[in-house]
Amino acid sequence: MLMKTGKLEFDQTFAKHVLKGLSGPRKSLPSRYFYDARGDRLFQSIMTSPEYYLTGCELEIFETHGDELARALMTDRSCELIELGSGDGLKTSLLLDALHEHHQDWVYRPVDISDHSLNLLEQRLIPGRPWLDFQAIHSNYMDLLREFEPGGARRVFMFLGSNLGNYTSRQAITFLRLIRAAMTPGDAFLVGLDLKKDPDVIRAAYNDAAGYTRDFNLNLLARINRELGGDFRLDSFEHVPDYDLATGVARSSLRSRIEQNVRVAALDRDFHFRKDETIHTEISQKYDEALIGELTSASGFVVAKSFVDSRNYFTDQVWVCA
Ligand code: AVI
Repeated sequence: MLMKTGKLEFDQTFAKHVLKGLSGPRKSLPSRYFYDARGDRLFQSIMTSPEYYLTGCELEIFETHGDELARALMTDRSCELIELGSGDGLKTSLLLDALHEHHQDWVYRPVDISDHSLNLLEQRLIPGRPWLDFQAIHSNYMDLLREFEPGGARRVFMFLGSNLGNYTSRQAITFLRLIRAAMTPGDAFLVGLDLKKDPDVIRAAYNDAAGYTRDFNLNLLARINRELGGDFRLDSFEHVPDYDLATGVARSSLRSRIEQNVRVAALDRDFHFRKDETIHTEISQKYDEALIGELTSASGFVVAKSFVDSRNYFTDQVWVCA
C-alpha cells in the first residue's frame, strides 16, 4: 500500500520492514528488497561474473542431463510445470524442449510478482515453440502456494538457482511444507541447491572483483534513500561478505565505517550507527547430504533423483512425496 508524507509517496510495507530492521539491537534488512529495477540489473551482472559459479553450474546440469531430467519427470498424465520465480527462461527452455522431444507438452506456469519479468520470459520462450502452452501467474508465490488445493492435473513444482538458500532453515521448512501440501503422490518438486565446497570459491562468489555484489548489497541503502527519503551516505558503509564453514552459511552485511546518524524521512526517524556496527542483509545457505536429509524429512519429501555438475558444485534434485 502506498502512503504519502509531504511530497514523498512510499510503499508502507517496505517502510515497516525498514523500521523494524533498523530499530532493534541487531540491525537487519530483508534481502527481498534487493530486487528493484537497479537490483535486478546488478543481479544479472553478478550472474555473469566469473566468480559467481552458481548460474553456470546449474546451466551445465540442464545442458548435460536435460534428457535424463526430463525422463525422471515424465508421466502418462497431463502435467503442469509450475516455476516459482520466473528466471531467465534458459534452463526452463532446455527442460521444456527435452520434454517436447519425448512428446510431453506440459502446461508451463511461471509464477512471479513482477509483470515485467513474466513478459520478458514470454517473449523469450514463445518464439519457435508453437506447441508451448504458456500460462503466466502474476502473484507472490507464497500466497499462491497457500491457495493451491491438492488434486487436479499432475504438478511439478520447480525452484531453481539455490533460491531456497536465501531462507533461514526455519523459513525453508515452512516454504517446503507449503509446496508439499500442494502436492499429491505422483507430483514432483525440482529444486536447485548450491553445495558446500572450497570456502575460497564461495567467498569469491559473494565478493566479485568487479564489485557487482558490493553494489547489489549497497543498493538496499540506495533504495531506502530513493524510496523512503533516507540520507544514507553509501561511502560510509562497507560490503562485508562472510562464509562459515561449519554451518555452510554465506552471510552478507553492511558495516558502518564511522559513528553516524541516518535520517529516513518517510519514517520521521533517525537511526544511530556505532562505528563498525553491521546491518545483516542476506544469507545464502550451502548444502550437503546431511542438511538436505534434514530438510526433506522435516517437510515430507524424499530425494528421487539427483544431478550434479562436473565440479560437484551444484545439485538439481527431484523430490517426491515421502
Ligand atoms: C538469488 N540468490 C540465490 C542469490 C544467492 O546466491 O544467494 C542472491 C545473491 N546474493 C549475492 N549474490 C547473489
